[in-house]
Amino acid sequence: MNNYLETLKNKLTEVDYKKLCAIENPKVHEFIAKASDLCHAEKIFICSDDPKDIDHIRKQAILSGEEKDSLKIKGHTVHFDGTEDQGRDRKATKYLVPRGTTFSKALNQIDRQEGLHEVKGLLMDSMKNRTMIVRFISLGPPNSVFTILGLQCTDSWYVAHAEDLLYRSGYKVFCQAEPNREFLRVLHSAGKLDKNMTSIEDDKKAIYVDFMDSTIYSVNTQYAGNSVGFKKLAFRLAIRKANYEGWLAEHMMLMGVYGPGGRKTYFSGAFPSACGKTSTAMLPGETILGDDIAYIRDIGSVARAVNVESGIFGIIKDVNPEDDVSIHKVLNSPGEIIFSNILVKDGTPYWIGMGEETPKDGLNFSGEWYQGKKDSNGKEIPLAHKNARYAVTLKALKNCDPEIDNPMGVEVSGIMYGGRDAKAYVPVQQSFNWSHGIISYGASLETETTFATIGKEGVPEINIMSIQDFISIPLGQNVCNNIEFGKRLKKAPIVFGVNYFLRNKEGEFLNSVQDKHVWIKWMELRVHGEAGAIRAPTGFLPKYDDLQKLFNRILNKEYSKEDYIKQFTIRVPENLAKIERVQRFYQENVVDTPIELFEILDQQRKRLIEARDKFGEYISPEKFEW
Ligand code: SPV
Ligand code: MN
Repeated sequence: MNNYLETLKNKLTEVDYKKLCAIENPKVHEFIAKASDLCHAEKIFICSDDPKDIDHIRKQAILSGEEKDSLKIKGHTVHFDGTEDQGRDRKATKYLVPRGTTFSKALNQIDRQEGLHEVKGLLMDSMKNRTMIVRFISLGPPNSVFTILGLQCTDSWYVAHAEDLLYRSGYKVFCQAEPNREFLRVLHSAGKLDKNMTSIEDDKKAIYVDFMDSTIYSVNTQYAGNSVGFKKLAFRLAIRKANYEGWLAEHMMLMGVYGPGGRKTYFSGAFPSACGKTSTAMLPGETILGDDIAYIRDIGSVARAVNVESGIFGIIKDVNPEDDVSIHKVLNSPGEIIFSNILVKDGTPYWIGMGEETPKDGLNFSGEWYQGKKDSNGKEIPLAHKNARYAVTLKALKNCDPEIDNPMGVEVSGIMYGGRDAKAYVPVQQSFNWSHGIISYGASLETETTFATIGKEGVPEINIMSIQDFISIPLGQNVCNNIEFGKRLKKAPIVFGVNYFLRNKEGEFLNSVQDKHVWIKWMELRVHGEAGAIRAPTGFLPKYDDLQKLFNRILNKEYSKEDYIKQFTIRVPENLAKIERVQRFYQENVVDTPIELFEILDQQRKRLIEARDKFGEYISPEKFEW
């Protein structure tokens, strides 16, 4: 028995002490002992993933008041986050950077010693009179080449419960692992709480990522994106590990798409938060493996991917019975679901855009809510937060793919990148080759900020591969890693660019929410060489006839030539302006941009200018057809 175990003994029950002894890794004991010492936890609960332990967590989440079981449907609970903790907090999230290390300017950072001092000061005594819950998690299927182990200490029963719905259990894996097995560590405290059990010290939020020690500290936070360490926080560490080991950790959904004859082709897709990633992964009639984070490895010279998670922390806004058939059904059926930041009235949850009449009062993240209620700045509080969410296990969905736990992952044949781009990119296009796709669609991904992060909405920004917030290595290195990864493969996935948010001059969207299903089916055909394409300056465009057939078959809709031309017109000035912005971003922020990025952007610029000289500024796709 080591000293750390000894010091932990008086805070553990006999049973829990035994659970901890079954793990041989002394680093596990050390982390828990140091965390408990710093935070002064009164007791420690070790979750062995046994159904009894899970049930205890669920009950405590309700008993403590962090979740309310006032919803009518069995298994449904609701949790509220503080008014200032309703999305990922970019400002409060910082990398701890040791002296002498330079990071890209675009990354939020703080000197490591200074940051550790600050965050440990904030965590000190935070768990007095509280229980510290210890959870063990397997990121990716256990016992596979993809597996990364994680350990979280938290004083939030809600966080511990959410982790149960969102991640694969890892206690057994820790027990069986070698004593020197690496693992990621997370220490979280919700900090001071009000009577509604929401964190109140918003001005003292700190979410610090210490890659030197594979540790994440989060304090005075509850919103899952800030507190559930295995979501975007561990992801930052995984990107680093992937960088050293030669694989990719991506902000990507993973789905199976059916093609002719019932064949299934797997796609992954990167979209910034609230840009259609989850709804794409959940398209009716196709299969879902994951909606947020994927690890991708070169196995046998093809790209194979797993979902890092096993559940969905999805945006509930606009989920309605027409557009989101499968998840709508789940949200209205018995089974375990944690709703967050919705409105509750008479045991029923309500949210924005649900396609039903909503009540004029109820309970929401602001407390007792009534229509017209204002916040301290005089702004009207909506019935539910735009970033209200649900947490549910993927297996609750009927179309969850049977390969979800395959330790070898699934072969990815196509990758798509999509942002919120009102002006430039067409709804779907295929890159000329791997590097062109990675640079023109991935590394050039531009989007508008959304409600999923705290701060102003609608601000245009570059969001490299939709992981800019999470890249914990020099940004240029990340672009380089992507290029190199595909070049090494015998059969690299085909790269597509999508844009669900293209608008006309009047500001109206040119596509409906369902149209993405047609784009996905077109990509599936392209992967198998079964649809034609038009070579435009920015990539291969779909042909009208193919889309017309697909619109008819998939959506039972007439698709007019006029709509096609509006959507697939190459807008030269907007595309050139985009290239300028992307180029400037890299020149100003990224010291290690690979030269290939500038070359590929230059070539694209040249193609656009040549086309403009020949056909004008706005070019119908038909002009490129011959
Ligand atoms: C996102 O914002 O990209 C999410 C939700 O997937 S979270 O990262 O948990 O905030
Ligand atoms: Mn996400």
